[in-house]
Amino acid sequence: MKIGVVLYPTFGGSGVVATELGKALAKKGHQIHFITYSQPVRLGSFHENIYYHEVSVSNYPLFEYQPYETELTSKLVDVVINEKLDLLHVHYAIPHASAAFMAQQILKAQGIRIPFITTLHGTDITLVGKDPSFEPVIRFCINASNAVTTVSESLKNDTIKYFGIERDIQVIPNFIHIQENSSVFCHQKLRQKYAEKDEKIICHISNFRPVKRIEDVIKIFALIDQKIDAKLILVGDGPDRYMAEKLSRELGLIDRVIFFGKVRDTNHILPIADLFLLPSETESFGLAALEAMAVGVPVISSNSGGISEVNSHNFSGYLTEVGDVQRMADFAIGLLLDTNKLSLFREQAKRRAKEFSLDLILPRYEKLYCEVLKQ
Ligand code: GMT
Repeated sequence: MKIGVVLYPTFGGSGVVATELGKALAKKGHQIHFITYSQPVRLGSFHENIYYHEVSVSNYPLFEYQPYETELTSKLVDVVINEKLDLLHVHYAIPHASAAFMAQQILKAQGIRIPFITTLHGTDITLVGKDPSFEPVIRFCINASNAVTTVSESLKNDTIKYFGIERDIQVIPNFIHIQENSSVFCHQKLRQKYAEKDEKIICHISNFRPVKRIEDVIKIFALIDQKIDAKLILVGDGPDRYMAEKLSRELGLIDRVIFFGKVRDTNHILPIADLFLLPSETESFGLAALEAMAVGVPVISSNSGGISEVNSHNFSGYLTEVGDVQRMADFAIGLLLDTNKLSLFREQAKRRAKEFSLDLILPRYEKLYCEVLKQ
């Protein structure tokens, strides 16, 4: 199949999922055309069967706000015609689904059929989508898509609840490419660089937006730090980074908190951690938690949104109410102090992650593509 993939090229989970899905489909022989405004961060080096089409955003002085949606639509029309695409798969509703719909209509007028699938990822529904000014467009595009998927049951329920959607929505969870061959030796060497032998490493990865509750991450670590020698590794960047640095200084933790900033491939860092924190206000899935679990790092998380569909309480980690910093810290301390339990949870986290293995999820997307093409 020739598939156009529309995505955000940044560090956000939707872009990561879209890129990894495209790469996996390309490996299976499909021709993948990524369409977005800059090279997707997870795309990496050259891949056979992968093409990248950059949407150039003009800066005509008349426009105070650049018409990205229009530029994207034009690019979609162009790529569908010239690359003879079979279908479009758009990740994140805003503005990708509406651009795909517009392209579909333009192409229809030229006698070309191009179905599009919309995958909803989370904040397009739960945060941005709930802003009433977006509601008419999002609702329309969800209904107009040839197929709609969500990354969790929780997000499907939110979509139905917030937008009154009655059409069929398929849940296809996010996935992980399990790599068994990572070198324990390399991880040990890296670990020694950031922590003493008897120190534990706690990790958090996000885009540092308020929804991630970075303040809770720091406060949980402060409580852990009172009982256990530990370091906190923070990966990512965003609006709350300054606040996180300030709070770490105020709490006298700054020499134990390491800010890595944005990292393209977190696979190198995650395996050196003992525990992963994800205390988000809401999370449709929690891909970062799954990535941690896949390399044997148990997760302490909130129980909001779809996280409980990924992190299994008292198995791959623990879940608590949003904002219950003390309970999250108690669970963390209990686990870190009990070596046998920590080893058990490490294994269980890996086992749980395997349920989201790429091999299991990929055929579900391929089946959906075939169904849409037959419509
Ligand atoms: O977490 C973010 O703010 C980024 C956002 C995105 O769309 O890139 O992530 C959402 O999609 C991810 C991939 O499906 C999910 O794993 C995240 O849980 C979801 N984020 C939220 O719901 C807050």
